Amino acid sequence: MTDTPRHGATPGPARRTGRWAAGALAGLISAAAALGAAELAAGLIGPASSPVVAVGNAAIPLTPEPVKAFAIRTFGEDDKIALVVGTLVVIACYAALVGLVGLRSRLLGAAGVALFGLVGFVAAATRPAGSLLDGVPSVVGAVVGIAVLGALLGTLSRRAVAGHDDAEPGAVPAPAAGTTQADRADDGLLGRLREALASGDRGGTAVDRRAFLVSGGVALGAAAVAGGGGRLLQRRFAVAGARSELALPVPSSPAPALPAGADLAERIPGLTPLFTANRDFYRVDTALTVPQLSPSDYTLRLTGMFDSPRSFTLAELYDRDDLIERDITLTCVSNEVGGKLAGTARWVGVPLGALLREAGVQSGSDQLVCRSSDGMTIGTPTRSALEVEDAMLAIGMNGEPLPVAHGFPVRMLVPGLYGYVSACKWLTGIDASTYDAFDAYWTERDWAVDGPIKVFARIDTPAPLRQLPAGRHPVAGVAWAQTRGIARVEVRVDDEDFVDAELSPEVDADLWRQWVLPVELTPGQHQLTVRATDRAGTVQTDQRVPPFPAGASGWHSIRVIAT
Ligand SMILES: Nc1nc2c(c(=O)[nH]1)N[C@H]1C(S)=C(S)[C@@H](COP(=O)(O)O)O[C@H]1N2
Ligand SMILES: [Mo]
Repeated sequence: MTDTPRHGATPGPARRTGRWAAGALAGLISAAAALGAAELAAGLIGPASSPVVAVGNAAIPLTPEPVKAFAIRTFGEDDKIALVVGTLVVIACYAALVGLVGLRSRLLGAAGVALFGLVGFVAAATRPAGSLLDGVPSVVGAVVGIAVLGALLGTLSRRAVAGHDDAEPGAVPAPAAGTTQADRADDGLLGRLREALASGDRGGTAVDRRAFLVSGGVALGAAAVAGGGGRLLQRRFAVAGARSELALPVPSSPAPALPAGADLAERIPGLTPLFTANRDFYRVDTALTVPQLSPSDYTLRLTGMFDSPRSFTLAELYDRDDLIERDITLTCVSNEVGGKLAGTARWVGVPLGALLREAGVQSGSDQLVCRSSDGMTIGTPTRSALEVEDAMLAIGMNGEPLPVAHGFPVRMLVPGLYGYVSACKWLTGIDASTYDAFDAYWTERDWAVDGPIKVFARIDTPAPLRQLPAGRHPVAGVAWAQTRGIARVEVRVDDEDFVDAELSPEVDADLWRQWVLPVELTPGQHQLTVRATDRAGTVQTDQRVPPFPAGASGWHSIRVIAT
């Protein structure tokens, strides 16, 4: 390295930048140490006490609706990962800032870390099922973070004193005359960092550069070990094992038999199968970590406007002799025209109406506030819960106990209503109430109070913008209108007339129907459009509206190119 004025007693801007970079790095490393220590503590207390998870979870209800809609639209099933990454990015920026502040004042830096710990503490301790104990990992993390930040900044200031690098911010000296090409190439942030850490050699403080790198490296390594170990320990709380030991009871009322060849997907590639495998079933919820409800101490509490409010254990629900098995299509209000937020399963559950009547639900109740262990509230019309045929407390999905991600051990299902008003997962309580008395989660966010599912048809194949050889091709997809049933699906090529498609056998009004129509495509670009009609005679409208606030409408239409 050449002996430029930058290495002299008067520090240049590059030196300062390097020092800042080192400060920011110290902040980042202490944040990593804090998070690692917190994950380890959360391994002893429970996954929901992890500050990253707690803060992310707390952020979800605070996120403006358009941002949330954007996240679901953009990241789909990966919206949770996006949120965790987002939370980590925010933490990283904050940590770098705290490191910079710490360069000026060690006390302010420590206060910055403490503030971060406080946010984690409040988020974890105030979550619906939280307690003060859940705040402990955030405290542990903050203490470790402050210690590591102090140690790292200590090595930096020793170096700085030795190198006389205590310039006032804003004191911009004249450009260094002797700066070489190589030096300039080294002006990147990394170069400056390297330089800031290396230049102390001249003051005889090589030990301190080493001290920074060694302590930083040790802190990072320890953070990784603590974080990984914490994550492993957190698995102890998982209920997958207990779930796999449960045997799904045999329902007294089995699902209606399916005629042979009921699934058109067996002969039409690209068409959605009649039943969605559990692992392929769409998932929409606000739970950052999937709630883990232990089957042995599960209780469902009926409260509020019941003549004889009571509780049920899981065994009491599993042992009932009125279990039903039904094929029901579940759809999300956030589904866009042509979207994939819909799925069909064979569900087993307790008939909801029977259970509510047993407990003497009062006629004054018009809303059931369904409560989930994660604090979610879903408002279901009492009338629908009582009157819609096959409304159930589901305990089984496609031959297995409910998967953990889909609400284990018990969720609600009311055919004909979008999931946000009918399908509370991880259900722990049903409070018979009124719409006047309580606004449920989504209603509070201005989604429609009532969520009847709109009649809908979607094209699955061909894929949009597909190039096909000119000739005959099947156009196929699914259509749903739960509780009313699908009467008709029509397909249109360009501006020709709508033509009736063939439908899969009608098994149950709550089950979607597959449809297919072979069409003749001449060379060139074509527009394929589909619309469905339900058994009540409602034709799917071509009026396009977005999902918010009551579900999307409009015809699904795609373009293909025949060559
Ligand atoms: N506890 C809880 N239940 C919930 C939700 C939620 O966020 N939390 N989302 C609802 C919504 S909007 C839909 S569409 C369905 C989706 O169910 P699935 O994830 O099993 O497909 O669950 C409903 N039940
Ligand atoms: Mo939904």
